[in-house]
Amino acid sequence: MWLKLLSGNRILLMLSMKIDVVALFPEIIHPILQAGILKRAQGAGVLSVNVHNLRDFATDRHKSVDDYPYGGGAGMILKPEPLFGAVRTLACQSDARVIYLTPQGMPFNQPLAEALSLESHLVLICGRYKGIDERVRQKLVTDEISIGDYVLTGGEIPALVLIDTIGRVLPGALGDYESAQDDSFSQELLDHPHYTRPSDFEGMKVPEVLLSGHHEKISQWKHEESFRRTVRRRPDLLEKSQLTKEDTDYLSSSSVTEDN
Ligand code: 4HQ
Repeated sequence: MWLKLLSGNRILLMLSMKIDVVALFPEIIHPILQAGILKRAQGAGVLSVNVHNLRDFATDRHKSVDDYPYGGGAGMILKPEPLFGAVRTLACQSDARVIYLTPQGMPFNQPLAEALSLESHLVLICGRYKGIDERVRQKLVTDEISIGDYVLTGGEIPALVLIDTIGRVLPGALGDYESAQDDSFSQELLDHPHYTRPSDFEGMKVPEVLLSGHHEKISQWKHEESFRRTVRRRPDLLEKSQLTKEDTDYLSSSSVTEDN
C-alpha cells in the first residue's frame, strides 16, 4: 500500500507492507518483532505485523484445531475449519499472497525476499504437527515456501525468517539495506572480510589496501576476496552468475586457491 507522508514541506510516497501471521504459538513470534530493524520499520509505518492465534478461529466448543489423519499414521493434522475461517477473515477483499511454510515449498532465497517485499499484503500460515489439511493448500494457499531442507517443530520460525528478511529490504526501511547493496558485486557472491579499529590487534594487521584511501583498489580487493571465498566455500553460487574477464583471469592466477 502507498503511504503519503508529510516531511517538512514535502510529500513522501512510501510503500508499506501488511503481514498477518496465523500460528498456534504467537508467543514465539512477538518478541522478535519488538527489536532492531523490524521494530523501527513498524514504528515508521513501513511495516505492520499482526499475529493471530489459530485457536481463536476454532469452530467447536472444545476449540480444537487438529485431528487424526485419514488413512492412519503418526501425528496430527491441522483441521480445515479454523484455517479457512482465519484466512477468509484476514485475506477478504485484498489480493494477499497466502503463504504456507513447508519443507515441500519453493526454496526461500534473497531474490524471493526482494520480490515479496514489493507486495502489499502477506498472510503467513504456520503449521504444526504433521501439517495442514490438503484442502487448505488447494483453496487458500497461493505460495508454498521452504526455508531449508530440515524439519522444524512448526512454521513460526520459518515465518519469522520471511518477516526478518523482507523487513530489512522494504523500500524506505531505514539504513542498512543501502549499505548491504552498495557493494555492486555483493549480489550473487559471498561477503568479503570486514575489519574495524584497531588497525593492529595483537599483531594481526588490517590489510594495507583498506587503510590506503584508494577507493578503486579497495573495491577491487573486496570483490577479489568475495570471489575467492565463493570459489572455495560455495562454488554452486558461481554456476548461476556470469563471470567477468577479471574473474576468469583471477581464477587462473592461483591467488584464489592460496591459503586463508
Ligand atoms: N516445518 N521450511 C513442519 C518446516 C519448514 C521448513 C513447517 C515443520 C511446517 C508442519 N517450514 N510444519 N523447513 O520444517 O518451512
